[in-house]
Amino acid sequence: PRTVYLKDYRAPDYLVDSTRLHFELQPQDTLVKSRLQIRRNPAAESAPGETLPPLLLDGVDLELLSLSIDGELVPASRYRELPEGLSIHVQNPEFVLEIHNRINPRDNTSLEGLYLSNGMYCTQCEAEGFRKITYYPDRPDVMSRFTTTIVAPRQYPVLLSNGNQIERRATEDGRLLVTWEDPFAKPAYLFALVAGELQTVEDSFTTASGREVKLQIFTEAKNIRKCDHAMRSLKKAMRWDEEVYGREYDLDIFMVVAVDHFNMGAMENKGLNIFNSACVLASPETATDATFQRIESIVGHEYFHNWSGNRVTCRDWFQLSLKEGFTVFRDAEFSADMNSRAVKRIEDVSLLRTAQFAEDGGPMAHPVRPDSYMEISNFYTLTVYEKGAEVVRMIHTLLGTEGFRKGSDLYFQRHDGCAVTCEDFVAAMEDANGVDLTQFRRWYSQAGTPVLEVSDAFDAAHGTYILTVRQSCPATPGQNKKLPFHIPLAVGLLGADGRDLSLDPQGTTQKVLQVSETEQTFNFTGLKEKPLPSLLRGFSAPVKVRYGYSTEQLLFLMRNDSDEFNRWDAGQRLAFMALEQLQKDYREGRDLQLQPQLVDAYRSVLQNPELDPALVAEMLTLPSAQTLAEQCERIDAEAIIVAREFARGALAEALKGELLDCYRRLDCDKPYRPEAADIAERSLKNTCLAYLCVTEEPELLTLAQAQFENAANMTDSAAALASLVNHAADDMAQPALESFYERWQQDTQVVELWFGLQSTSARRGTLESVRELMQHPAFELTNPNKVRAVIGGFANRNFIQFHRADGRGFEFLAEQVVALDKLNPQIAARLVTPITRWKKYTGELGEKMHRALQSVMESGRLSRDLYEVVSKSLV
Ligand code: BAL
Ligand code: ZN
Repeated sequence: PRTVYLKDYRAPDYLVDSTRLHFELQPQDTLVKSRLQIRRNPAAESAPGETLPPLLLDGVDLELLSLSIDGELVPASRYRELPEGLSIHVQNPEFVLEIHNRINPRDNTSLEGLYLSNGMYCTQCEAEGFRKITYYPDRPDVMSRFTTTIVAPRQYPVLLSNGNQIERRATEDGRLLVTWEDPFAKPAYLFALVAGELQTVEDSFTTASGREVKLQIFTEAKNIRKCDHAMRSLKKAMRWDEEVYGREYDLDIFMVVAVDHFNMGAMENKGLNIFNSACVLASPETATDATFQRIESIVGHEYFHNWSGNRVTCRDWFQLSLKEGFTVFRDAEFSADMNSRAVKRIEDVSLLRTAQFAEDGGPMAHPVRPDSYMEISNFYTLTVYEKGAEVVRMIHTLLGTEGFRKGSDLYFQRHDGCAVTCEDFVAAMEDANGVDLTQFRRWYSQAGTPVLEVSDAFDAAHGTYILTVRQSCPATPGQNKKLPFHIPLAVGLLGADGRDLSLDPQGTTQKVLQVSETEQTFNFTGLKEKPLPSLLRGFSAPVKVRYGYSTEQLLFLMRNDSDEFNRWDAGQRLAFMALEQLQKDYREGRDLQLQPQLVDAYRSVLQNPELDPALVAEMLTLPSAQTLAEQCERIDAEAIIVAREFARGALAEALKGELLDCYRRLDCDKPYRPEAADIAERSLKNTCLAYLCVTEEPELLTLAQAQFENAANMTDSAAALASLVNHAADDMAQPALESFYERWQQDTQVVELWFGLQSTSARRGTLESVRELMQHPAFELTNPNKVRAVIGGFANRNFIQFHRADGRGFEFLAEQVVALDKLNPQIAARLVTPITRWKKYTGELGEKMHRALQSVMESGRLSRDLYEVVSKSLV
């Protein structure tokens, strides 16, 4: 496959002023007519006087029926069919192009373009799905005003597209015809169409300037009671964007549709967001707290895209982080404002450290703004999204809240209605604040996770504390040498009493150090004693910090740091040190023993009434096996598993009494509310339950059984069932699993959860159960949520069983990836990730992983998506 390079970007030769689409829906035979008003782009880069270049249109899996220009059929001699499009000879700088083509939504299992999901038509066009609907210049810098007519049989009473509905009537042959007009010019990737027999929940929102906006959530009738939380979240998000960014909604109607078959979480199509059902539908009985919070954040995310993505969009797909990094930052701040800020930060940083750092250190490492790709779908990554959000957060940290707002105001004002670049975003931030972010831009162009080596000294004679910071960044594919980054390093200094020391006469207790050189020193004066540094507070930059903290110092930070994130982080560092020692002892054949200080530290956390219970739950959770693996130079999966299981068991045993007290204290019958304070209590209660069940003591397992039987909400029910599945004998776990399925078999989202509980079970035999689950009547290889629950759960969230020593876990994954690639290349390419990291594994396991990956390559013709990931990972 061809590689596309950022350096080759050229402005489009032609623009499309208006796009009229006409759909006649049929499952295997949908007729698409498009009428495009086209003109030569005055900004196109061609020599003056040059004859008009051909018009290049993208098109994939289309049957061309006819092509006409200004009402005249175009003869075959004037156009050429390309492997993925058309090249049309052009005679005038302005013309009307009409295309008729046919598509087959029923057989479209790629879930890009127009497809059928449980009898409902829907679309997914980002990034390059519109070309599977009709021939079009399918690139984000071609923005057009769309008018869409949908004609469908009567069994599809709901016919939706972007903008405002301007016509609805019966056709002469008794079908239904609806026309939508979107007044905002947009790229084709934001086009959407939905047709189905759907019900709706309605509400309204009055914008800051007093305009009334109709809000609608569409779903199948059986899910209609699962829309309230999404609607509440939407209204909160609309208000928040007005208050924090000054952004109002711009159309009179905002629609959300839930779809069962969906590759992503959701999609921000203008005025018509389409959501994966799993990311929008929830009720207390069927959804966990985590799902409630995920819905709030994704509803916010898609809504925020209306400005950061739709009103101001990307010039080309290399700029994806322009809208995604910024919008993830926006949704993270929204969630932090709605819930516990520290816990939200901990969750986000845990994901970044585990999965994004692994990506940045793996074969697919790329900068936040990649400079080449074979298949853009492969670049909807944690780097573009999550690290991109960290880059925006660093700008926020450097400029402060007011400065950042001035920058975002200028950005939206300057570029409204335009397709722009990451450079334009940074320039707006600079211009609004009179600062120079030249060096900071390297965050967009250099891949890899920077490492900060920090050391310190105290000059007692002068009362000066000196911090020395050295930065480096490992080589990544195509980038051997890195230039120093501009890193905001937030620090505080703790005195012997555990309080923050003043860092200047104004009494400032935290400073953001501007690290910009390979090696740099920072002096703090007027100190009486050597302080203890609290480094990278709030995780002020996506870097790894190395500082030689002793166990005592980490315990001190855990107890005293005024930065809650760093309190948690100190605990993580302490646990990491203890787990590293256990791994070493295991490898060297010594008896395992858990550091008593770690046990004491966890006990104090558990018994500290001043801490937010959600934070306590996070602080009691050991770093995941995946996080431990990411931090190793070479991964010894067996040692990691043994060490972590041992530590969990030892903690459970040592803290049994305290865990039980805490569990009993929190185990009360409160009506369910998805509010931060209640979520926090459930989180801590279920963390305690999970530890108690690790002991596998019958009385403690009975607690889980009782909670499972009596739970009035899914959070408690699923947590109890997870503990039973992981720790109880079959005669206790199996009946629970069966009764759960019996009760919830009609509920797609709960069945997905049920699949996930089994595929992530740490018990021996899970691989065999996973194979059986794939034969279950509720499993479909064509449904990404089911694939993610069963195959993804096993490969990504079951470190123990996936890494079984015989390598069967890897073989299984390779087999499924090959099968999936024929149906849905995007999902196949994403699912293969765990075995692309083979180089980091030691011994035979690494070899087995490599062989599994090789077998994918040798299985036959791969999609462009899968080929890119596999070929780059085999190098
Ligand atoms: N734009 C793709 C889905 C999302 O990030 O919102
Ligand atoms: Zn997004």
